[in-house]
Amino acid sequence: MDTLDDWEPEAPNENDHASPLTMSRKRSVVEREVQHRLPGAKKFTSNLPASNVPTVNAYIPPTLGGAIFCGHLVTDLDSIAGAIGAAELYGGIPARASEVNSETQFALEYWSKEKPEPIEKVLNAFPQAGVCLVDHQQMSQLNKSIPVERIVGVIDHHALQNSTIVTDMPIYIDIRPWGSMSTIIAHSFMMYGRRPTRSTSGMLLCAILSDTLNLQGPTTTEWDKLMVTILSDIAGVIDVQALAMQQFKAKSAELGTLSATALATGDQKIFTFKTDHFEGTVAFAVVETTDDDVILERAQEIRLAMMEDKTKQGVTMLYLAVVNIVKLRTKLLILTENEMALAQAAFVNGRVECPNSMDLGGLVSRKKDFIPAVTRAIKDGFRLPSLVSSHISIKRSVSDVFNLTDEVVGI
Ligand SMILES: [Mn+2]
Repeated sequence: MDTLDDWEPEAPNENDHASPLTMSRKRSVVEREVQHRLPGAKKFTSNLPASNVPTVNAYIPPTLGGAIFCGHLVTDLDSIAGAIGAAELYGGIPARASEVNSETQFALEYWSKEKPEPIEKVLNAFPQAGVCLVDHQQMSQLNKSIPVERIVGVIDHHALQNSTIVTDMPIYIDIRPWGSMSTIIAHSFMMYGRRPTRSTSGMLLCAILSDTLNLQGPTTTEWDKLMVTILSDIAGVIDVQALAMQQFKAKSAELGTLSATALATGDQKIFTFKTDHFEGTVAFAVVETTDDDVILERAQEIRLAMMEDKTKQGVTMLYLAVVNIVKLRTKLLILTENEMALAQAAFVNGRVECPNSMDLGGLVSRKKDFIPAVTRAIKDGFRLPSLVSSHISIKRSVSDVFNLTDEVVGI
């Protein structure tokens, strides 16, 4: 190993000494540290290419080795596949935050993967293991059995909103604005020069297809496309389109069996707003399906369930967007004139079909389309049409409101 002793500074250049006066002083800590490592650093930099993007040694977070990887509540395919993929990559244990949905079940069976155990059980079985959250970092989406002190990492692709976890110590964070958390895991495999197993590649592939709506949703990036290509090659999937259709069908099949309340509240997220003209909460639920007609036929029954939920939660407004994930179009179910007024302010190209619904055309993503439009309308001065509104005067703090959310940003 190189030490300070074997490091010899270059002889000073005569021309550098315009003045005959020289001074000396003790080296500072940083100078010592830098000089100590200079030979090693020179060796390293001399190996870097003179131009283009240099390669750097990968940082593999040591705290993730042996960690438990767990996704969000009301879990989805990205959370389960991401946990499985991360556990394989970093050498840990995958877990699930809740029961899996029919799309996830389809992927697990298709790739002959074992369903991860419930997080409560895994935490007990490995009392010393840290927890790395995947596909979420909001307290509102965290399984309550996970002690925040045990969290050692976050791998995610969602915005840092106002209930992001707070930790005492620095932890490993990898958040990238990509279409799916599984894309991040796939890319990390590549960066570390590791080949995921065929079944894990298949799970990651299905998860990216799910979160990006078969690479057609507005959150899709080049990275998602590249990883889908690589993963389908490793998994030996010749017809990616056919696989996507099979899994979307599996996802939709479950919806037919759900109650109106489950449909209206299953994938719901609550947002809090405060401007000079509007103060309140907007609950926004999404149903993604290949067969929206089946859902829309039940619109009346679903609206009743939405109304009940609105009263129960004391939110100012409540919406349900029924998204056709094959045709990439959305119908928004609307409760009262307040919801209609905000929808008209937010979705200027939306087509009112009847007092109770609006055709949103090709908008499909809550993260990229719906919530940004609603936020913009409110920030631009939206106010409720009447003071006799459905505003229910239950005082709650922002954190209370967020604790009500059991949502999940699928996309
Ligand atoms: Mn996701």
